[in-house]
Amino acid sequence: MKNDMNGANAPRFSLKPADLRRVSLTDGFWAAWQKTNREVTIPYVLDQCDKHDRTRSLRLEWKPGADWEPHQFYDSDIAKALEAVAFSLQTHPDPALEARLAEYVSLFARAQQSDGYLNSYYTQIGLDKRWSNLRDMHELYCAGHLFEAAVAHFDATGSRDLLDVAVRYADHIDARFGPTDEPSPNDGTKAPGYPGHEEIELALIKLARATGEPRYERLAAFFVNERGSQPHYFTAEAERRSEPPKSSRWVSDDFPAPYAYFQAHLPVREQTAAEGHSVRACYLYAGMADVARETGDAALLDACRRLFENIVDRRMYVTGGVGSHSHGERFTVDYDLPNEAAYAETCAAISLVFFASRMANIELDSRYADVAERAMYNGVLAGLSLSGDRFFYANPLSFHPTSPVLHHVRSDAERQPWYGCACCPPNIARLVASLGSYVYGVADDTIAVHLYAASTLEFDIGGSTGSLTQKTAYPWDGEVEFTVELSAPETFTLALRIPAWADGWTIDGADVRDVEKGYAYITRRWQSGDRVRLSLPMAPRRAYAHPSVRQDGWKVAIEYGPVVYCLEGVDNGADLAQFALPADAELRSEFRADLLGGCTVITGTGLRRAPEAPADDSRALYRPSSRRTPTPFTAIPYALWNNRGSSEMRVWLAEV
Ligand code: FUB
Ligand code: ZN
Repeated sequence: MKNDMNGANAPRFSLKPADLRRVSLTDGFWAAWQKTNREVTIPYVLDQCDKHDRTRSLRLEWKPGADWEPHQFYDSDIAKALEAVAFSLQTHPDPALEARLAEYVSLFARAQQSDGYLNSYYTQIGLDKRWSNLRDMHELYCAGHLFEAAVAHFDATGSRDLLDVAVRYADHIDARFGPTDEPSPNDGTKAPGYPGHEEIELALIKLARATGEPRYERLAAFFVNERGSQPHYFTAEAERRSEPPKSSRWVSDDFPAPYAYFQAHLPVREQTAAEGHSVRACYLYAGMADVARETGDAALLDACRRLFENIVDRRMYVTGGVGSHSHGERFTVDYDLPNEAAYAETCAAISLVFFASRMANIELDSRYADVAERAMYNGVLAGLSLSGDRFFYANPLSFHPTSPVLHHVRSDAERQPWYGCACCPPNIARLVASLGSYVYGVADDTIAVHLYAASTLEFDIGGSTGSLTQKTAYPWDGEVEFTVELSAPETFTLALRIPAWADGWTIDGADVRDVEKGYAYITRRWQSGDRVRLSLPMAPRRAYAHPSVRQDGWKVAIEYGPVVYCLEGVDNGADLAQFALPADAELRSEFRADLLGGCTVITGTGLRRAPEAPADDSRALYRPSSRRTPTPFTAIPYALWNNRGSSEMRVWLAEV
């Protein structure tokens, strides 16, 4: 039954993300990343899946005693990579990639059991153990990634080959899990289980939309709503395994409450803070937003708003990274954002993009797209090398090659070719390949532009077809020119996001009817050739953390448009801890075509504490005075650090 969405909690809008097939990123910043993604990252990730046992696991080649072992979420790495391929094919046909995709699709089809079950780990180590540990074993998570890949594959090719596999598996899951008063063909009634690693919720919503099957939406809502209820499913299933009901296999404590690691410490509507494993958390919140939107569940949407605010106001790095602690890859407490020991997993920033973008389309409030954009340009992109084949898992905001922190957290001195736990590489590949769908939100009479990127959107509105083209060099330049082409004049609204940092923005070429919640609304009868020009003043800015963030006390970060900057040793020498930025130092921006693929750098003059000690004792660890000397500096976009070898790096700089 649909809930009542009227009243204070109701969303003001509900747009859909643009159909990826109808958005082309034409040139500029994201088009360049997409090109590298298609040509390097995606084939590379597939090769790595082949090389590192994912593919042979999916081929069900493992035998007891073999010198390799299947892993519980190997299938998800391939599924995410396939989704990336399918997204890429939606905008850039490529027969070689298409052939490769077809091969993996047939592997999934062949690995599927006659009852629809599909998980190469359990199929090889023993089907009798399947579904016995939803808390730890990722079966529903892998299923979710498969469903997402299947929908993207269907959209890319029109073939139902993978979609039918997904449907059979979803039916298998739907027959097994759900309200206990519903009959199950398996063993009487359904089990009230839900995943330890969320992801399937948002995937089921995609599957429901692609197939028109309402059971999948109901199952997604069930997984969301059952989470954290008593008696606790994870405790009950641990008892069935004759194991003590410890709250997690992954973390050694129960912080801040049993099952918080899995966001299952409370029913989701009662949760007020983002807790536990950050990727799981934001995938869950994205799924909650989807369910709220599809079912009109106002209380659920309200929980999404609360959790979003908790993250963004208290638990998010300036880079859009989340999950500050390596132990449990998780959120800790409000305002705890260590820089050198930051975890900020690439997948976590990606999951925040998923959550924030869904909220942006539901509410059309720039707060959401501002966060999605912050995460994309900084916390996500830092995970990928310019070359497209090296990856960061953790994304610290301060790095020193000799720091022992490196050994305690999953930080690396350089981006790595692959990881044993390789969730991030295929995740970033699928996000970059699908960026077009995040740029625009569409409704019957409205086109919202959430992100600025040189691109063209094709759309149908009223009885007309049309296109909206953005010409821009964003994020290095804030001028964006929109051109509308239409088969016949039509009245509709163009809603342009005004980022919170864009003081002094202007729009020329059209009357702005209204500016509400950070979107400028232009409603008029449009006709071919209409042009609108948006100017977002771009200048280097200083950013300061909330005074409760003790790690950033008396520190300043530099931003330019949506881009967060850092100082890197390669430009600024060693001992960046001795560098300070005077509060009144002029910050200059300069586009450098020759640097890091072309980017804007910020330059100026700071102060450096000279390392010399008083002449009488140069070895003194502590000394009565220090010397400060003016020193020029160059700051580069944080996401581009570590592309010229490994050297020190800092986002937050001392301010004097
Ligand atoms: O557990 C699956 C994935 O591996 C998670 O999303 C990542 O945080 C990593 O732990
Ligand atoms: Zn990851």
